[in-house]
Amino acid sequence: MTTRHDVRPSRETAALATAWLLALALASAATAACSSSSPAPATPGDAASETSIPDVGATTDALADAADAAFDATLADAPTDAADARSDADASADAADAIADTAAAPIRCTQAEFDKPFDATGGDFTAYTGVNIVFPTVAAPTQYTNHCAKVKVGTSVTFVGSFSKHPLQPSGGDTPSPIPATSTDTTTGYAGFTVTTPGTFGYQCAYHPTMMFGAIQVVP
Ligand SMILES: [Cu+2]
Repeated sequence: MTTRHDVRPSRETAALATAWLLALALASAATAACSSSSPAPATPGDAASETSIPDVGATTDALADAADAAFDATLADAPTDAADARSDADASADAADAIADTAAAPIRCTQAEFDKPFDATGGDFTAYTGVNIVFPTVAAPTQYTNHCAKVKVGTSVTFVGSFSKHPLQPSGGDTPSPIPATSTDTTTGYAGFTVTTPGTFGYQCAYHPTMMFGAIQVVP
């Protein structure tokens, strides 16, 4: 019994010692683990580099995006914009040219033609309150009748024909022109207006300007 009593404490002691040894072993193992990881600053270093890698990636992405944007702006958009600007400039230039062409277009009637006693080609209509200028209702071009006409202010001038086949447009002379640009046919088939301002106003067919042209000279 005594031995049992003697053994028991010793067994308990041994158990305690074992527990302590285990605890020490665990502690030393933990210390070893800590000391083995601490000399390699890889963990904090890796953590730092891992956080910096996504940053680099993000920076790279941002740079790539910026480069793409720059590429788009420089190589893709810039020529397009330039082309757009050029076409816009062309449009403006065309419009300006058209105006300049209209303004610079010669009046293809001589003063002698305006002054002569009127006939089918025109002449002096100043004794009349109206004059008709007739042109084809078919597609084939023919010169306007009375295409060089001198009239007084207040005279009514009437174009009669197919404006869809022979679009009327002002061409040269003083501005603003009383001659209305007309390219559609009306039920009445004519375009009439009353001249109110002295001047010489040219016109032509937009389709056949070398064959169908004329001018109205308006005198006070
Ligand atoms: Cu015509």
